[in-house]
Amino acid sequence: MKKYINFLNLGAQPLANNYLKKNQLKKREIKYRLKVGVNLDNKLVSINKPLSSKMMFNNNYPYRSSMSKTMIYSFKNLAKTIKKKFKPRMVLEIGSNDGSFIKNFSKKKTIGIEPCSNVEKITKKMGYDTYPDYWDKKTAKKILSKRGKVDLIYSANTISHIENLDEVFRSINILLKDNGVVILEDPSLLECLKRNTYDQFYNEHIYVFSLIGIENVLKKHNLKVFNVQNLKIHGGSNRYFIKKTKHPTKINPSVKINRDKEIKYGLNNLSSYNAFAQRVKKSKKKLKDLFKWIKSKKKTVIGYGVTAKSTTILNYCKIGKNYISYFVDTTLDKQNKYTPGTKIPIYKYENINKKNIDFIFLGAWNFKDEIFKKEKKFIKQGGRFITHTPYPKII
Ligand code: JHZ
Ligand code: SAH
Repeated sequence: MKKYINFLNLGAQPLANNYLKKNQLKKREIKYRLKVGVNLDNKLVSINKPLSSKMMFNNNYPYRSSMSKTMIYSFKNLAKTIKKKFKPRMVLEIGSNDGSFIKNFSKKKTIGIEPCSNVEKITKKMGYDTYPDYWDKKTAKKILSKRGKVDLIYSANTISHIENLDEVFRSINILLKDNGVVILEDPSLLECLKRNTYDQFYNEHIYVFSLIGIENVLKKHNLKVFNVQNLKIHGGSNRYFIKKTKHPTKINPSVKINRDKEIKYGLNNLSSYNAFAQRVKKSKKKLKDLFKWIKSKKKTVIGYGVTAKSTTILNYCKIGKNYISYFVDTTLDKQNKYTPGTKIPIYKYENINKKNIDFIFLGAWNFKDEIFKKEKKFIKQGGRFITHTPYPKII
């Protein structure tokens, strides 16, 4: 029997990336009760009732990796390392989005899997061999027959979006050469708990992984982690390097170090999750109080970077147009729309001017450094930012 226990209730939430058009504002939005729980057998932390992939990832998907220089730079660096260290003859990316990673490789040596056909079109147009499919056994067999086995599989911020992890790794085993390498990258559960970033939970993020959770899934599929890198990306992510168990590999000390760190923090125990849930409740009250105080001073707040994460924050804390006048975002497919659930207008990003803006709420807090660099003028003029992590405050 699986021991799955809910520890956090994030209330009624709309689809996280479903930005509303003006003519949709009057229609009732479908909402889902978002709860988070831990499976005490395999230590996987997940949302309680995942929606179908088709509901979230279809031909109308707005997210583009290339909107952040941080991501572009990170992918470029990783590609350099991969070429140097593993010298792969064929690379496959699962969740290739707009090609921000694969564009660092030659077209002949690269395959991309991206189910959102509006996004997959971009990489196809660039000349890459990409497929508008979900990653499963059927897709793996299709690629196998067309292109043969691959040396390296990379997937960032995607495996955590797929409910059936056994299918994910069975499919990987179909296509991966015996001495091949899998590199997975996803937000770290440990960092999420430490930084109180409860907004890492939304419909698309079915899981927030720990190393101990990932290892429990991998061992069922004769796969093992041989190296873990802790990254600053997305507020603390882990990059897991994986091989087939039967292939002799030296295990880097980082694996034990990270495993010990997670166990010491208490990712094995329900009490750590309950404590996190208590901090989240406090965080909600504090953020709401902060917005109320700013409103009482008649100051103007706008949002910067409308994210899937901010959908969770705004709907959980019930922060709407009365507190945030509008959001700015560089993503074309989000502009001139409204935030899911809270219906705050989203405008094209233009220069931020302190004359009419006092505070900026960081929807994209994970790119704080990049944003601060860009908004030097606003900061110099005395403009301030609002964040909810590690606790709600003005910076
Ligand atoms: P960002 C999405 O999450 C959804 P989100 C998904 N589930 C996931 O896991 C991650 O991505 C990878 C904008 N921006 O990356 C661009 C500016 O406007 O935090 C984006 O809309 N100006 C697949 O939505 C948003 O902010 C800027 O200078 O939580 C950032 O979205 C910068 C840097 C960003 O992902
Ligand atoms: N790897 C990029 C994109 C992350 S967004 C980055 O790190 O920035 C997640 C991507 O995974 C989306 O483009 C989404 O369409 C895709 N995706 C979602 N479910 C998937 C599945 N079952 N198989 C393959 N890709 C999937």
